[in-house]
Amino acid sequence: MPLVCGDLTLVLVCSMSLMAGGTGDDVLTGGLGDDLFVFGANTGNDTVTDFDLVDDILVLEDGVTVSGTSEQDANGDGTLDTILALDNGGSVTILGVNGLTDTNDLFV
Ligand SMILES: [Ca+2]
Ligand SMILES: [Ca+2]
Repeated sequence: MPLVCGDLTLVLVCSMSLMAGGTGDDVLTGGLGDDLFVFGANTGNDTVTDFDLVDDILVLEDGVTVSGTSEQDANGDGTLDTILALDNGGSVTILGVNGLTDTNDLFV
């Protein structure tokens, strides 16, 4: 079943659920199952609490690209987190994910 979100049309696979980071700073939790986390032009500084490298996918829309990556413990729980800086001035902090050798792994 195609899902239309703004000018983005997505065909969700099986039980994937869609988590969209809207305007402002959002905290997104996908929960169990396969999740699609979508960030657009005015996404702000968003946080994903439970990204799973195997099951979950990040999607950047509106031509947004990653301008840099860093690792720091953003939430102070003792585990490094991956922070994607976006070229629109926003960011996506992915809690509990670190040691990425290729950030493209987040998008496939
Ligand atoms: Ca947001
Ligand atoms: Ca952390």
